[in-house]
Amino acid sequence: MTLRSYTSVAVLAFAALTAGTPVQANPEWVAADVDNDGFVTRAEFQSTQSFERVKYFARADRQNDGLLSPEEFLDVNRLEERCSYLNSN
Ligand SMILES: [Ca+2]
Repeated sequence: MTLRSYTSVAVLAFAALTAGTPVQANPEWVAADVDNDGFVTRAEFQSTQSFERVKYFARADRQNDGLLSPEEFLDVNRLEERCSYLNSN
């Protein structure tokens, strides 16, 4: 099994485990949305995420409004996984 296969299996397993679970119940989201207003500001993101993850904020903020919606917040994980995979190959 190649690294790519392991990554695919891990992504599918994560998707299966989180399917049907609203992002608002995701512990990472709950911790990041400090004021519980349904969006994560850059300040909230910087205060709750690792230094490595902060660099993904702008790329995940597709609306470029300085806020991450729950869906955009989940994109941070996808961006991080994709970059990790690309850097390992
Ligand atoms: Ca917030």
